Amino acid sequence: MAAGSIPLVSEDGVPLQEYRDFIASLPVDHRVVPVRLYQGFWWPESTLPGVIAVQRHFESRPDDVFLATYPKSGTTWLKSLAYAVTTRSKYPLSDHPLLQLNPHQCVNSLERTFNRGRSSEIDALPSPRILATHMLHSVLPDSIAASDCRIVYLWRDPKDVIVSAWHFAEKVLGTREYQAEWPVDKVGMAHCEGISTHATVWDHILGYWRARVHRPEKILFLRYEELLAEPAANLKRMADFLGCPFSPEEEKAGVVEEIVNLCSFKNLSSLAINKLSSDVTDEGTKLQLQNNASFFRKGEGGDWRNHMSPGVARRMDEVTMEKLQGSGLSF
Ligand code: PAP
Repeated sequence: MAAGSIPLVSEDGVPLQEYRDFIASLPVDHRVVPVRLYQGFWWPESTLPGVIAVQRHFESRPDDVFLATYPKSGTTWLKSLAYAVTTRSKYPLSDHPLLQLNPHQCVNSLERTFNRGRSSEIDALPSPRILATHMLHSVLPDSIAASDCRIVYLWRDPKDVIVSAWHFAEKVLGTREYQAEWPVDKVGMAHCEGISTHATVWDHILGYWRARVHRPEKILFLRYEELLAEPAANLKRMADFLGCPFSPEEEKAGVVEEIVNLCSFKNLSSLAINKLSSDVTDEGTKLQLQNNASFFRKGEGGDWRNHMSPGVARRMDEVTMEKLQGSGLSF
């Protein structure tokens, strides 16, 4: 199988200008990047056109699958697992597209694709489509939220989310100044006070969790730390949920473990395609364009211990407990 024979998610495209005046009229704040208040939450200004375009124009199909995450919760991993599991009859695992393409090239990010004026790429995908989103559940268009579509939601210890985002921000900003101005403890405390660039991780998790209570058969909750601890069992849960369970023959032949290994941090981060990095900056945002290598750092649970002071970690845990209390979701 040649990489050229499968649909490639494009990286380029012209940023949408359509909502520029509307976005410029929204309340603004400057937090590492400019953010705008829209429908009750703060969003990076540069991503808002895509969010609005999805709300106004995206048409879901009943068999669409959405991979929903707060940024830095394991999106890249989830994309690779969902893609590998749903295409396993199409591509041999020994010669799989994931060996030649970055997971973000295999699964479109919904609002990002709209943001680059490339929604036709999503229209052209064959069903069933797998699409990823960082959008909060409350801002999803009805065409997703009130539909029969399945959603896989992956969440992660908020402390590790902050640490991962902190490293990523330093990389995409391409400057050490960020880390000096915004040490990780300051970012963590600000997040506890509701100050962030993407709503808060708790708002995000709880939005999907509350939606799941109403339709548990359509929203699967997975946790990054549980995926790390028991990848095979969680992959099987996901395959059952997506309607492509592993057969006894596949299990016997070790297909589950093969997919786990294919998508492991160790394997993916060692591939040439995922080592690519660039210094090119985006014209509009002046940020370094995301590069493949920036999606692979440590791939572990608990790295917050190496970056966050015990006091800030305790405060983040307290907020997590306060927010989740009574929700039925436990950490
Ligand atoms: P995104 O939201 O911008 O797409 P996302 O993939 O959610 O990013 O987050 C990147 C994190 O997932 C990184 O975590 P770290 O900074 O704590 O290391 C990255 O290392 C981790 N990651 C990427 N791929 C894998 C994988 N295959 N297995 C486990 N973790 C992974």
